[in-house]
Amino acid sequence: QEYTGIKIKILELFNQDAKDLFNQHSLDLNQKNVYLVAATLRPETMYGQTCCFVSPKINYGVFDAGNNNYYITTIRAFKNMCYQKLTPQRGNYKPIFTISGQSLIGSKITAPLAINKQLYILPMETILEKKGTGIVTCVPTDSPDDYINMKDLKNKPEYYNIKKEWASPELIPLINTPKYGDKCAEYLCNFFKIQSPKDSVQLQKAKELAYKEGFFNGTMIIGKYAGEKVEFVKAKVKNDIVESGEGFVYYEPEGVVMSRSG
Ligand code: ZZB
Repeated sequence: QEYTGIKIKILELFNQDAKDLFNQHSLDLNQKNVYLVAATLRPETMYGQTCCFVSPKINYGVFDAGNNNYYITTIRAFKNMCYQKLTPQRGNYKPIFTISGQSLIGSKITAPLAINKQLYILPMETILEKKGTGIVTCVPTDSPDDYINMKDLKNKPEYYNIKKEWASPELIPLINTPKYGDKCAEYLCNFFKIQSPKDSVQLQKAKELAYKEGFFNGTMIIGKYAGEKVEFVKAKVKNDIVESGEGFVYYEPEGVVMSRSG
């Protein structure tokens, strides 16, 4: 499986435990670039990012990625990157320290290509630890999982212990499709009557349809490639992200869980 690793920069931490940990390890955000690395199959949707999801249950590693850059991912993912020449030293995948997803929530971030310039880290309980980097960038217009999780966060901020305004960014349509309009995910969640991020069977169906329709029949309505078919734009946006240094291509070995809901 080929993923694009998207480098999402942390601008400001929210949680005191996280601040203490960063201080202890002299990780000053004004002097060092610390990125969450999200694994995506849909680089062309990055314009519409509205937040970055971490799992409150996962302990992430903070790794030295060389040249004053630091990556936050699962240890398993960094190990994979390590053997793909994406890290400073082959065989060295020891984190500087580990940090709980929970304590990253509420941090301010900025993500490549995103129209919304300042976003937040938010919780997603259905993230699988053994897939991708364990970090998911949120595109609620085109990903049913993201749409329904965002909706749940907005409806129950107290339950999730977040501020409502963190979960209220503007929704920016980016791809138009003949069948489901320009908010594919919302359309399909309504169609399948999906109520919760835990409706995994229905979400899987919605996701498959969203992938198919978006890729084969979608047209970009935003960004540098507005007016072009998604089918041809996907690789171009991926290359742009790689060339600008805002991300990189990374492969996941076969034989791991392939679906967050299946
Ligand atoms: C942004 C994005 C925008 C995504 C979209 C999808 C869609 P899949 O489809 O099951 O093979 N993802 C990545 N890692 C994880 C994880 N550890 N746990 C749960 N979800 C994860 O999974 C690939 C997609 O699932 C990735 O692509 C990522 O979300 C998420 F408009 O990135 B995607 C119709 C889908 N649309």
